[in-house]
Amino acid sequence: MFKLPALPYDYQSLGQNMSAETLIYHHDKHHQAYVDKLNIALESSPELQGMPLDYLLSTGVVLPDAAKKAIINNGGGHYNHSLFWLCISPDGGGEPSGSVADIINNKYGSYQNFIEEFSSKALSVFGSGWVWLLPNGDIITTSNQDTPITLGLDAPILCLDVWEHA
Ligand code: MN3
Repeated sequence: MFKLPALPYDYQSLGQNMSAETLIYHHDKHHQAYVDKLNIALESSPELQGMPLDYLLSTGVVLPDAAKKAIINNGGGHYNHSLFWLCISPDGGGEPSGSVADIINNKYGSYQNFIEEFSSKALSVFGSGWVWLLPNGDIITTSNQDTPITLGLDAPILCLDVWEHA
């Protein structure tokens, strides 16, 4: 059974950037629903239940036709949100260092250029989806809960959950 990961910070700790109400809704309700629906989708496939999530969603696993869409959509929702909670933090902000800084500077020349490119790609998402930074420096977007690893790409290192305001 897949489980909702605990948030690595308090619901109140993001202050003005994200309210406790939004975090509770997004984590406890929205992300939990993906986990619950993923577990339901795997009920008739015991051989898939113990797989690591990133392997389950990779191109290396043949999923049963009847449950494939539900596994990819809800497994993607679980994978994407699990990474997203790690991409925001009360102690975050500022420029990255180490290997992430190298990836960004090699590809975009500066952190500022990267931010502009990442923001512009995020704004290009129609409806809801995600924007990703991949280990090769590419910035890509996906729709709904599609995830880079299901497309055969390497595991992303940064993501942003994008949705349209009504
Ligand atoms: Mn979301």
